[in-house]
Amino acid sequence: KKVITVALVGNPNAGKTSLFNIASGAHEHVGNYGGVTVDSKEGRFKHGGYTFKIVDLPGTYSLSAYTPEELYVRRHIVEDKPDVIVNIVAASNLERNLYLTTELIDMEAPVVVALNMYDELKESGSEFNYQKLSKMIGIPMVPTVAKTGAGIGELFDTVIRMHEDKEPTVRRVHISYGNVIENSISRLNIKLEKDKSSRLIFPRRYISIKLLEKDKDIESYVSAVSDNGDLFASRNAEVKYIEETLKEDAESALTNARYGFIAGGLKETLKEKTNESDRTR
Ligand code: GDP
Ligand code: MG
Ligand code: K
Repeated sequence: KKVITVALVGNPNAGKTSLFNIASGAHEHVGNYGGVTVDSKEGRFKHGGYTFKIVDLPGTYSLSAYTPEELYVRRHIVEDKPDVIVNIVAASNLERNLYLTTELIDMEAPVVVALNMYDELKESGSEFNYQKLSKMIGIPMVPTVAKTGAGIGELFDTVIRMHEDKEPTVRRVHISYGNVIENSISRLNIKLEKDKSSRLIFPRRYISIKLLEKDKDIESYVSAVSDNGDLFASRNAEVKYIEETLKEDAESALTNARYGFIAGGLKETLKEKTNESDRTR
């Protein structure tokens, strides 16, 4: 039996539940509601000769360890290991939504981006060469309108190609954090390599990045699996080195580099129509 497990990951209100409902025929509540529960809904449907098992995860802006939702989504990705992650991005708010995508890139997760609310992007008059951005970041992107179902077939066709290793866009790209931080990452990677890497459920590079951000969840994860006693002393020295060299808080430096990566990609691919040129009189 051919099964593909898919996790829906994205910012709140990007359209995850709408996409979940239209793909699986479910009738989960759509729209804004306060009091988020850390919960996921599972649905099933058939498409292109496969049975899809699809999970609607809580909405998150990031995948750091600051909220239970973020931790839940991160743990789902590394522990349940969905075959493909569909990252639902609100095309009407690319800069903010793609931040989460950079974190999925750091996690080296198999991602297809659904450029949802593509109707709103079109209505705004903006021009977006998503094919080019897709090639630049090595992640397939498919325009969708979850409200009507437009693009959903193509989205899951792409998921199938990804699963079958036949999707030509897929390429391993790293976010470049600049020389100073990259050197620190490399030195921490070497420390981590001394550990039994088979025991690590997160990629080494990801652990190094998160250690530099002083991510509490990754710290306790590494403490539990690592027998490398001076790892945290090394991390502290690297953070000190970064902050003295860049004159900036290390965590902010990493965050800014992610936004820089997105801004660089969008600069070459998105032409936003300004309100100014919209005005007719
Ligand atoms: P979630 O928080 O990611 O689960 O997002 P929801 O599925 O609850 O959707 C948030 C809102 O966006 C709802 O009002 C949806 O009807 C609306 N919505 C979802 N997809 C689209 C779309 O492609 N285009 C437009 N215009 N609205 C959408
Ligand atoms: Mg939802
Ligand atoms: K919502």
